Amino acid sequence: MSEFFPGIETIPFAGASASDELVFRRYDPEKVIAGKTMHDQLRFASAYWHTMRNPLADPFGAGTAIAPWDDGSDSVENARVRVEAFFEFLEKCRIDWYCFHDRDVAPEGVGIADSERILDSVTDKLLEEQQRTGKQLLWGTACLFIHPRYVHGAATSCLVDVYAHAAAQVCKAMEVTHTLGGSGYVFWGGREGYGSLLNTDMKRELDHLARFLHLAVEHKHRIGFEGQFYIEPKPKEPTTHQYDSDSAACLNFLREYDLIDHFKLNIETNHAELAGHTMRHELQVARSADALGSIDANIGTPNLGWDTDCFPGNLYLATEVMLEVLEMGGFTNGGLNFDAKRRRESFEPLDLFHAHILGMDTFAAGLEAAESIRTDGSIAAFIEERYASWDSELGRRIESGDISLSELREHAGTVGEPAVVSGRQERLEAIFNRFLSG
Ligand code: XLS
Ligand code: NI
Ligand code: NI
Repeated sequence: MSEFFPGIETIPFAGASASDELVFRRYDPEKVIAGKTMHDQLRFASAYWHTMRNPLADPFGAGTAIAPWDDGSDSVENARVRVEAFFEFLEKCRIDWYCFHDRDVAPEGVGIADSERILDSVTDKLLEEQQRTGKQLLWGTACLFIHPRYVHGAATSCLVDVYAHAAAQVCKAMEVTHTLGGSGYVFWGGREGYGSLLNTDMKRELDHLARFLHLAVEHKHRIGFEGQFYIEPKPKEPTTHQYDSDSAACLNFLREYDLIDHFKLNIETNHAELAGHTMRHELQVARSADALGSIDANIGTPNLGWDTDCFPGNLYLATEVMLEVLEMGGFTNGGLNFDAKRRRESFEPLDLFHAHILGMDTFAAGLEAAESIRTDGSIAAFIEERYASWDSELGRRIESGDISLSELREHAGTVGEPAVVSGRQERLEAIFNRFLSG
């Protein structure tokens, strides 16, 4: 087999003081943090669509990415060669999981049967490479947004035959994910939203989307796929308003349509930012509902307001993310998928390594910082103390539903004006900062 990344060796862990560039300074896969190895806590995945298929174009300029293994054609042979290049990358970068859309790995054919045949041929190659290397599929998904037929959406299209096409694609993508032993399957509502309410029946579209997801759950049971289903919230881009706008909206939708037992959320940092929330907020909303499943680990460009999918190099943010992950007891089926692309200026194959190393070292450092914050315990102790009045008899009665509004009025009449205390936010920020290190 040919070598696709010549001159690049498997990235070693070399420690913080290393002078080499292509090394991990913080990610030591075997190091045990909070009862598990870093490898198992972080469960890093690479996104096929970015690593292998993103040409690094922007609205004003052509793609710049150099990919010597890719002949630029839509041939099945080229698609299979890309798989080999991808697995060599995973091996050298020591990433053990990956994620893909059906159309990233295999080109669409002429009609459903032809497309499925092509996908099968690439799936064989993926399976072969998984078996050769031991790499695993974190999640699969169907691309229901690039083809022009999805211009009005897929499961929310105004056209019933488009809905059927989307169903065909999800059916097959789910089966392929199952064949590859995937741990999960993601539904990101690519164009499930609207551009204008002047031409949209919102209620009808949402009903159709819910029915679509119920059909997917039925199909999952039919084929015996036991992976986790995820919804990935995003508020806008490409549509003006995406229905799955944030964690709270997704949870509400899942509850309203009786889907809550079948889905968790796959939360992406850049999407949280677009929704006007912090990532930690989105994670905590999901975790509180026992629905935090997986993470698309990227980051936006500050002040830009687009889904720029940068590699995550923000240590503060990574620490916040890992605090939430540790708080839920770690990942089960999920992981940290780098749904991230290099900047257009970072177009060499070597930059794929630099980009992933950045993300992996950042999250390794975030994991260590989060664990230190938890071990130190002073922030958690502060929060507990802040709510201590709720541990009283009165608090217990309210929390257990054992008191009426008028009884509370009576109580208020006897205690006088309550003394309030400081929230100490700045002190807590300073404590948090003590645990950060480059
Ligand atoms: C796009 C989404 C997409 C999903 C997978 O913004 O992040 O990449 O993760 O369909
Ligand atoms: Ni994503
Ligand atoms: Ni995204």
